[in-house]
Amino acid sequence: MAKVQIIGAPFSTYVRVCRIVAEEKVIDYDLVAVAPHTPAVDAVHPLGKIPVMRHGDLELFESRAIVGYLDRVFPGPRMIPEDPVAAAKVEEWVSLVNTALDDVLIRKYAVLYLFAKDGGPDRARIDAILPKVEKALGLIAAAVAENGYLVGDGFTYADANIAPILHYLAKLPESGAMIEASGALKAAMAAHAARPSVAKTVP
Ligand SMILES: N[C@@H](CCC(=O)N[C@@H](CS)C(=O)NCC(=O)O)C(=O)O
Repeated sequence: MAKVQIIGAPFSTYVRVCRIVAEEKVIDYDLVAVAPHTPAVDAVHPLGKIPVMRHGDLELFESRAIVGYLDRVFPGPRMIPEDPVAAAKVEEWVSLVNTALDDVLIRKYAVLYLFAKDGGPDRARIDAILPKVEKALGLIAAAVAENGYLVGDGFTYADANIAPILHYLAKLPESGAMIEASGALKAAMAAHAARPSVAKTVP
């Protein structure tokens, strides 16, 4: 069988999601570490975004499609459960994160620190987004409060999809303090960070 290529920079949260899933399923894959809008990416993703994937003749773009393919085609633990209700609950969280929480936590908050200009992070924009950051982290903390997982009683795509985002947030002052103050979220993050799939893919 051809070897899977996951194509995209290791710092990308969505690239890391695909790698965590591949590691959980013990898939022998190559990481092709390239930035968005570079030829290897543009050849597959219509908007030049990462990750993209190659497997033999198959080309895929969008992390959701890549994860779904890897999960179905390869053996190993199901990251999207077979049970329809559990699968729908995983999809709920993936969709919520990909359409709303990622936008607040990474694109509108974390980037203010990660891509700050010479004058330092934009304080006014940080302060403006903080209530939404607090709400988003509160939702996640409430969901993991029972047993440390977003869905059911094990590590699924829902957890893999959010771990790379939380990794960055733990390092930033305001979100880091919120995580520190939230016993449940902090404990869940520590447990997930100790998984070989998560530890091996730290950017
Ligand atoms: N919906 C896409 C989002 C991918 C995405 O936004 N990737 C970022 C890096 S984390 C990117 O390529 N950004 C460059 C751009 O948006 O032009 C997926 O799930 O794969």
